[in-house]
Amino acid sequence: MNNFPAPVLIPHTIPRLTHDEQRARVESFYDSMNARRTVRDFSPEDVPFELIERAIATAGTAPSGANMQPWRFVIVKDGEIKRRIREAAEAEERESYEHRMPERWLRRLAPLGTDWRKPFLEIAPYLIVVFQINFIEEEAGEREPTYYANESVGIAVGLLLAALHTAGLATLTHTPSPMRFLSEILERPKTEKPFVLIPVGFAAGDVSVPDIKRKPLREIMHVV
Ligand code: IYR
Repeated sequence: MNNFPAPVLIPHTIPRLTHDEQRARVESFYDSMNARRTVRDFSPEDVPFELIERAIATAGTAPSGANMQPWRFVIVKDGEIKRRIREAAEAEERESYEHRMPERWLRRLAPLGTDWRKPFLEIAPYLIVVFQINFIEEEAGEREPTYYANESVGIAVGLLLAALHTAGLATLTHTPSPMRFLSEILERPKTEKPFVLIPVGFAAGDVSVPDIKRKPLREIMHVV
């Protein structure tokens, strides 16, 4: 036998909906999520901080391996820090686009119209930099790993994007590569690894997005 703590169980209720209510809700959630698009042109207009905060609280409701909640969301508002992030991201991205990415990758990105220039990193009023906590430090300098951190943080980011979209905000799921510069600029500990960088704001007034399609259900779903 071990002396681990026993689970503490509490009642949990999920309100029972009628079938019609279920259908209506799931359809309206689909319509809302299906209207989300990655946006690359932001308005410099400010966004109420409270919206960002509530969206991060929502992300923090994600399930996680062993409930370790291995995420940290760093909100960047300061113009000078945004400038440094842009400078470092563009230096890496320029190297990637011009030397590191194979042609087949560049061909895949061509319809999206991306390149190494990242003005949105300064224009968007907020950058949310998501870090994945891979280890926690114990007293004696020992490290304990978190579990399924990739999956956990991925789910949290999904909820974050959904919450920001629900609040009427535009987002860009940006993965500058490599991302080490984010740990340095934001002075994060070694236990945290940059996961994704999300500029958030209102879309620019004249924003357009690439004419790309989502896979139909029959291609993404398989019933056995
Ligand atoms: N990180 C680069 C390249 C890039 C890669 C993928 I995969 C994209 O879907 C989009 C861009 C950039 O941010 O431009």
